[in-house]
Amino acid sequence: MLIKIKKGWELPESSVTSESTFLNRRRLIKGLAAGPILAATAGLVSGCDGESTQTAQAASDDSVEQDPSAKLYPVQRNLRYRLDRDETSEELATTYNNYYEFGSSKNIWQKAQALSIRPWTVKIDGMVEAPMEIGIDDLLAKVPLEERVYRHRCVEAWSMAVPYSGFPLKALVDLARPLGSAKYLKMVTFQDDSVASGQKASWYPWPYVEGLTIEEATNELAFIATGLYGKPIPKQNGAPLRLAVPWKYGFKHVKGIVQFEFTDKRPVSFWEEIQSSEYGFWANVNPEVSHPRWSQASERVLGLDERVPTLLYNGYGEFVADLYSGMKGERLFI
Ligand SMILES: Nc1nc2c(c(=O)[nH]1)N[C@H]1C(S)=C(S)[C@@H](COP(=O)(O)O)O[C@H]1N2
Ligand SMILES: [Mo]
Repeated sequence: MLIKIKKGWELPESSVTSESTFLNRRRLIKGLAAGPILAATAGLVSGCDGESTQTAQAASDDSVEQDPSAKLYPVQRNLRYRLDRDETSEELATTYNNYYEFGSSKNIWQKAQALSIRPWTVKIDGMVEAPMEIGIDDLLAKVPLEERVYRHRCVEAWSMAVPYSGFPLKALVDLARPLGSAKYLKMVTFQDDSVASGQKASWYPWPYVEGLTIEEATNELAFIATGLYGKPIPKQNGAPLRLAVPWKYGFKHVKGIVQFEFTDKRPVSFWEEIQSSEYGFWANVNPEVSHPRWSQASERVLGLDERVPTLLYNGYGEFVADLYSGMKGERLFI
């Protein structure tokens, strides 16, 4: 039975500007012609496609049928991580997404279905004892799966709260056995512009890359999400595996990961490469440090009309504040 619920793209957008507003400026810098500009904004226009008949739920049910990991879920919830608010509805969390590989609007969930997630090989390499390539289902068999409800805070000042299933990133670090000289973990998204048309936009530095320090990657909160709402994670949310580091802004939560590389050089992430004055490496949530274009003091909770105050480290200070206590001269927030 289908229940009519407001689609993500029907939400009021007045308080939200896209992460990509910088593009007007960047296009000018790169001197690009109008053609690609129209292509990039076309997604926004077609985003008002209220006529679509299939729901995100139905699409995810389809992919569950073909997904060999479907039998692994649901998994036991870890009650150590608790919410101060209601869970966001599945309908909203799976239809209001940021995934620039599939376009710059929030309504990319249908386009993302084009991504094939089997076979899916993950490379674990760089400064490790034994580099490896491992299929996603073999990886899932080697790690402890659990469910965690996490808040998620986008730098565009909207937020949600969702039940991710997956495993602590530390389990993958332990599997990789990094050398003592490794200081950072770099994570890289797939690249295939035949399914992800956003990757045809040459002004972006594809593939999407993100990074953490090893200390952050082994913090108990750092999580690799492979499921959502007790099922395999939908493609639009980053299937078959994406990062969840809930004390950091959403752009750190890299989706569709194909490589984990251990390195002694601080990775330059996708958004940092585009505009380092606006997006830094640390990107910890802090209501007192504004992004140049958005105050971070409060957030619009998806599904609620009200704004709520934003919390330091997105409310996860008890787990992560110590990571940063000794650091001087670092731009820790955005
Ligand atoms: N590869 C990739 N990962 C990505 C993004 C992206 O565009 N590409 N967007 C990020 C941003 S800005 C946010 S807010 C979250 C959104 O995750 P969600 O769609 O599951 O809510 O994904 C992050 N991960
Ligand atoms: Mo975001």
